[in-house]
Amino acid sequence: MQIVKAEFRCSSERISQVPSDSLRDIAFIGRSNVGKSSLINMLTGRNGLAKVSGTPGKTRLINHFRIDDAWYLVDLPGYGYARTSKSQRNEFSKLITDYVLRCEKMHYLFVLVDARLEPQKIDLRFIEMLGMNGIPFGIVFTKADKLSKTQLARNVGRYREVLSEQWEELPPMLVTSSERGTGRDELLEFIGQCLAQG
Ligand SMILES: Nc1nc2c(ncn2[C@@H]2O[C@H](COP(=O)(O)OP(=O)(O)O)[C@@H](O)[C@H]2O)c(=O)[nH]1
Ligand SMILES: [Mg+2]
Repeated sequence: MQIVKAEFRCSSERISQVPSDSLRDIAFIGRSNVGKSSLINMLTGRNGLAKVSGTPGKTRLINHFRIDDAWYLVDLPGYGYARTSKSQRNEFSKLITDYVLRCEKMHYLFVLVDARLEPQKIDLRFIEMLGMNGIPFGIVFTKADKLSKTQLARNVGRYREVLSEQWEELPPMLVTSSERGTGRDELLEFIGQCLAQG
């Protein structure tokens, strides 16, 4: 699949504000600073489309980008910066859980994880929540340019290990670098397949 046209559509602070048309969403989520916005720019080939920031925790809105007048790429707020909150229940904001669990537009979700890190508790808990709720998702490793092939294979392997302790079937996993364009074709192909399946 190729992306020809990409345009910012809207920012929503509640799910009642997301576009009301019938186009489906392919959404990106992950910890703040993991590279969600960079990945959206890389996929669309439009560098300034989604705001890339050096400061974590900036996006607290759901951003919809309309792709080829056929579907939306969605940049979700980062999770895991609410470290001050002691309540587990507030770990993922209401906006995130409302969108992921209740928004009918949400067709497929990619959980982004930093390829450099060991599996992180917050990501594992989010993935567990998705699994328990039957939400279709895949894992995208980001910033692959920052490590060697060996380190990359080891970290991806660690993730498989940890997830297979809990799940019989592993989610699809893709490796990317927005810096180098690594994984772009594979991810677009995968999204194309997701959208082709009703
Ligand atoms: N080296 C490298 N840096 C990246 C990559 N993707 C994102 N970054 C950097 O990571 C920081 C956070 O990126 P951003 O896309 O704003 O993350 P977001 O908070 O998840 O949207 C920025 O400084 C980006 O330049 C990547 O693939 N490789
Ligand atoms: Mg962002």
